[in-house]
Amino acid sequence: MQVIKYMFQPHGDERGQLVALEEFKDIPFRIKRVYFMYDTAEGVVRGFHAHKQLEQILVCVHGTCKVLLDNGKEKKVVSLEKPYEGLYVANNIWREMYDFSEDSVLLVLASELYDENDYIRDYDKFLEFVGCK
Ligand code: T46
Repeated sequence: MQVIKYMFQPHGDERGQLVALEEFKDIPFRIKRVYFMYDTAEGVVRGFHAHKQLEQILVCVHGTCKVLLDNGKEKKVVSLEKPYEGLYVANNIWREMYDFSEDSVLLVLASELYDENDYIRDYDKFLEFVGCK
């Protein structure tokens, strides 16, 4: 499984850093939704699902976290530690987010509006969906 981690270009000067993200330029899809998670309690693991259509970019804009990606055949763990790193998560990938630092803010840029019907929340159904069972 290929892991795609974007390194965004910070516009830095003596005032600090600024990262700008534009659809189809820095992000490979139209951004229809943005959400973020913060105040994540210690030891929490989030996710445990895949999406049928949705593509996303995950950016830990503050603090750190880890993301497990699973395509049904192979699993990879990616650490997000810098606010200029963006992890691309394609459709049909099971994801789990964990090891959130206390100060973490995980920002997500999504290609689709929220739709519960796009979620596969059962791991066995996910394996069937991707033809691994
Ligand atoms: C994903 C990972 C990375 C909404 O009402 N609108 C939204 O856009 C989202 C994302 C969530 N919600 C509601 C649905 C639940 O009642 O917020 C609650 C928490 O969502 P969920 O349990 O799905 O959160 P995570 O962290 O398990 O997963 C989220 C995204 O849902 C998912 O698409 O890929 O982050």
